[in-house]
Amino acid sequence: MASDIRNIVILTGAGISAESGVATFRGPDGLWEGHRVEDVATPEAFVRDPALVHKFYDARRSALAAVEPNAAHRALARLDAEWPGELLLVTQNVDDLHERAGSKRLIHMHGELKSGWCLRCNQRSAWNGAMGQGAECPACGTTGLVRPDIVWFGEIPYRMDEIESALQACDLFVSIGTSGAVYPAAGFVQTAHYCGAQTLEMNLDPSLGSYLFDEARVGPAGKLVPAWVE
Ligand code: BJW
Repeated sequence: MASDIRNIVILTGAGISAESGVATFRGPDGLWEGHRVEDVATPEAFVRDPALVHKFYDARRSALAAVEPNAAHRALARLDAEWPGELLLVTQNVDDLHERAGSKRLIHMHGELKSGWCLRCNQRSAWNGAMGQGAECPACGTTGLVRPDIVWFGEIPYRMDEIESALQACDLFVSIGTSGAVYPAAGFVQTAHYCGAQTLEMNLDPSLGSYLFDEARVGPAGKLVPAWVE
C-alpha cells in the first residue's frame, strides 16, 4: 500500500460472502422462491405480507449457522487489527461474517439479521426464533410488532453521518463484491473521489460503477483481498 495512505474506508457487499456460501442478490441465483429482493425487502411488503417477509429472513438467518468467514473476511480483520491509521469497514451485508472474522471498526449500514426492531418501543434486541411468530419484545413486552432490523428500500441506512465523514476524510476507498446497483452505497466512490481519495474496486465482474474507480481488479474476493492486504 502506498506510504501516503493513512485513512481507509472499505465498502463490502454480498460478493464478499459468496465464497462462504451466502447467496448474492442479483446474480443468476439471486431470486428467493421466485421473488425479487425488491419485492420482499420493503416496508410495504411487510405490511402486505409479514409472514412472507419473516419467512425470507428466517431462511437467511438459518443459513448463517452453516457458513463461516472466508479468506477475504479474515484478511480485512487482519488489516483492521494491524492498520495504525483510521480504518472504517462499511458493510451492506446483514450477515455476521465480518465480526466473526474479527473486524472491529465495522458499520452494518443495512442492518443485521441477528437483530430485531420493535415498532412499538423502537428498541433493537437480539433476534430470537419466536419473534417472527409474534413473540414479545424483550424491552416492552408488546407482541407481534418486532420486525427484522434490516434497512429496506425507501429507508435511511444506519450511521450515514459517520460514513459520510469517513468518506470525506479518507485517502483510499476500496469497494469489494458489490454490484453498485443500490444507493446510497453506490455513490460512495464519487464522494471519496471528489474529496481526493484514491479508489479501488475488487469484484468478480466489473460493477455498474467500475468506470468511476481509479483501479478495478476483477476476480474472486477470496483471492484478491488477501493479496491486497499482504
Ligand atoms: C463477487 C463474488 C466473489 C459475486 N468475489 N465479488 C433511483 C435511482 C437512485 C436511487 C434510487 C432510485 N430509486 C430508489 C432509489 C433508492 C434505493 C435504490 O438504490 N434503489 C435501486 C434499486 C435503484 N435505495 C434505498 O432505498 C436506500 N435508502 C435510501 O436511498 O434512502 C434515502 C437516503 C439515504 C441516505 C441519505 C439520504 C437519503 C435503502 C437501500 C436498502 C437496501 N436493502 C437491501 C436489502 C436489505 C438487506 C438484506 O435483506 O439482506 O440490501 S437490497 C440488497 O441490495 C441488500 C444489499 O445490501 C444491497 C446491495 O447488493 P450487493 O451487496 O451489491 O449485492 P448484489 O447481489 O447486487 O451484487 C453482488 C456483487 O458481488 C456482484 O457484482 C457480483 O459480481 C459480485 N460477486 N461473487 C467478488 N466471489
